[in-house]
Amino acid sequence: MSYVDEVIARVKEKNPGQPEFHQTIDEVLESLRPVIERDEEKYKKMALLERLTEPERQVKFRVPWVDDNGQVQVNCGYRVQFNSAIGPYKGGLRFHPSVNIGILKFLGFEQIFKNSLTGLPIGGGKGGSDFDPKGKSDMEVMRFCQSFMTELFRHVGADTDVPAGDIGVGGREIGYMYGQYKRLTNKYESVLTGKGLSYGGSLARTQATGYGLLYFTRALLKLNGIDIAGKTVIVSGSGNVATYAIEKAYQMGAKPVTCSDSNGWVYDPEGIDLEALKEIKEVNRARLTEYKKYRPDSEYHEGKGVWTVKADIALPCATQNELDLDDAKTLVANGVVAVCEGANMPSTLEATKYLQENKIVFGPAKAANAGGVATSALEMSQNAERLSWTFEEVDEKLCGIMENIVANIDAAAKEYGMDGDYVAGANIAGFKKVLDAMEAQGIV
Ligand code: NDP
Ligand code: 2IT
Repeated sequence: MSYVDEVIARVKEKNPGQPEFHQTIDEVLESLRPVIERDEEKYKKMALLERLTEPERQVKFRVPWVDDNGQVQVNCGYRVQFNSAIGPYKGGLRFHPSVNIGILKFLGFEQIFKNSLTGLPIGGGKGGSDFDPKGKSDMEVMRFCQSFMTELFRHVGADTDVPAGDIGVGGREIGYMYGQYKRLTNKYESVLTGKGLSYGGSLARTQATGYGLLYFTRALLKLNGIDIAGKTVIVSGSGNVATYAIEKAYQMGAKPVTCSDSNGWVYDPEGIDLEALKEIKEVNRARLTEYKKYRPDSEYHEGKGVWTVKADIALPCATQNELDLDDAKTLVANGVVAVCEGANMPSTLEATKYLQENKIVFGPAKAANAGGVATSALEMSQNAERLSWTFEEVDEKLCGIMENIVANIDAAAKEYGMDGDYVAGANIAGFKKVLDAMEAQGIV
């Protein structure tokens, strides 16, 4: 058995009941095979892959809080500090009832390579809670966030671990957590990113993941001789990533016609009404059933279905494994030319394989959605120099970073004889810097 196969088998055996973590291990380690096989004996002796797949530290804690009826509620909080070879741990916090250690390990593992691809000095981490912010009052969310940070503050810090947002964690939650961190530590430091503009946040961080996804998609399409202008785009999700992907798609002359939430999806043949979407989701925190009130000619459907709409480009921006093999077959049958992942691991392994076999231009999450964390790192830089850059300055840097990622993953795929396989390209290009840093720092 090869070293890579041995480690894949061992990780699955050691981490039972964590299917999402197994999925990323399968994808990433398979891609790294050609790199590892160039010097297999050395890496095996160093237990390089065993160290890479074992988080440096995992913290799990109780989060008690009091709801508006005076009832005490208890949730679980987590932080997975996966790899700090190239910088302090960096990665989002997810608040969603589905959160468990396996999902956070998948997200943390992906984050190692994503953060490396940005070219900035940030290691990989992820955290969150099974708390569901949906339907909670602002004061309930605040009490939860304060209790969450009352434990988390011991484990994070501007030079140690810098969390940010993810599903269920946006500006409101970051604000409440920042306030509590400051109160507990008496330090005004860059311990979280995605902060509000009045207290150290970066311009363009809100837009960064969605905008970055489109900068990436445009560059990847260009590399393949395709112009994004005039293309029809299907988007899933209606949160932070989806909203600003839709905004930037319009700015590039493309037409986004769908969005979704966990209850249903919208098809608006005239193009999604961005202002309506923002009002429904960002202001009213409501459901997409409201969309028809703004656009009577649009369609609302219960359940899942965005991928059945005929279009040129598909951008999954909701959650993991939302695009399966059947969806991939529908996309190919409908003539889609590209799929670029705004969410983390939204395509199943089978779907990814099918899309690649059918010559769809496929931009994997850890490259395509790296604009969010890249801009978080730019927020850290601004905080460190106690200055704020203009929107244009940050946006220009973001665009440059995404174009650079496209060039690097393309070059890595070519170097290993896998031209056009951007999954392999992203995993290899992300891994190399981490490998170099881990080797240099000895057995830690
Ligand atoms: P938000 O919480 O802002 O939005 C999430 C969206 O996805 C909502 O529309 C939500 O619907 C939908 N969704 C969430 N879970 C499910 C589910 N199980 N089934 C169907 N729909 C679901 O999160 P973000 O936009 O920030 O995150 C979206 C994705 O992008 C995630 O995979 C995240 O990890 C990834 N990402 C986020 C970055 C960021 O900077 N925010 C950076 C890089 C990646 P509903 O409201 O009904 O739950
Ligand atoms: O998945 C991700 O890259 C994020 N949720 C953003 C992380 C960050 O630190 O900005």
